[in-house]
Amino acid sequence: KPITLIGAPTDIGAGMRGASMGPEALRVADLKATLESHGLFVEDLGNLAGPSNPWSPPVDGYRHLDEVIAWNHHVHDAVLGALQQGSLPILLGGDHSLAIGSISAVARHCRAQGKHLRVLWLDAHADFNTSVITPSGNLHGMPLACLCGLGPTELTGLSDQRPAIDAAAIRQIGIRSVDLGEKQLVHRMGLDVFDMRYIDETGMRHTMEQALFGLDENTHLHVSFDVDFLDPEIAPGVGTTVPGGPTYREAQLCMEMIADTGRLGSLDVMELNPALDLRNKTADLAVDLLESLFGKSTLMRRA
Ligand code: DIR
Ligand code: MN
Ligand code: MN
Ligand code: MN
Repeated sequence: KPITLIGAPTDIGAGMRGASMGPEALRVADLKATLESHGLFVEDLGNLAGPSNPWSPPVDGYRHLDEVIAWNHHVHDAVLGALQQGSLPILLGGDHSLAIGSISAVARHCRAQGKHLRVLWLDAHADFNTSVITPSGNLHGMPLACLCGLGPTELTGLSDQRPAIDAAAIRQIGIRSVDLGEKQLVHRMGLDVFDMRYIDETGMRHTMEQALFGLDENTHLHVSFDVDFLDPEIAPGVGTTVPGGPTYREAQLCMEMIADTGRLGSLDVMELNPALDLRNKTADLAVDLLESLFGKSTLMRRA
């Protein structure tokens, strides 16, 4: 299956500037050629255009809502276009609010094709805030709530139905920072959360077996990879580092086990912030992990 790279150079939903440079940092880290070296066909559509960041304070619990809506429309249309061409879209973020547009498109496409959707949310954060409970007003802390129907109508209604996805389709992995109101909401919505304690206690292998349980040949697997999922020791180039994330080996195993399912249908790579990185090391690491996600393995492996 061909891969389509879609750059979304904005930090409109984040609390810090710089994620707008993420797409270019991933290109500088040689994402396209690296994937091609594994026999994949990759087309880079370049960057989407959208409103600039006015850096204004929150209004009614949202910062930059109009701009976030505009960016998500563009992302939705580009991701849907790639899917309709039979390609596997990789959204190069950009902050994580853009996953609303991306996953709204994926959900729409899955319903049109009669496919089951499974969303893996790799993140330090639950991203399940609403305008009422958010401590910041930053929409990158709200994408999953919006996708589950909680949020402004312009964002909850981007897909062909509302909610765009069922909470039961989501598996969160690596979570270690959840705000107070968010904690209650995640519990109330019955989300399947594999937090760092779960990974500590049972290991990444068992965690991924659970998170990937029940996939079948008709499942479209979407991975939404917030780079702050990774431990900040190995991935400093993100706006909101949280200590105690997956190690290099744990992250590799996570990606390898997703690859082994053969069901990956779309991907977001979000929140990479080159302004905070060290000689592009976090972008290099992200590309390294994507190689595993797309099937690189040390040895020939038997099923
Ligand atoms: C925090 C930060 N939960 C908020 N969220 C982040 O502002 O809602 N998500 N950084 O990636
Ligand atoms: Mn995060
Ligand atoms: Mn974030
Ligand atoms: Mn996130």
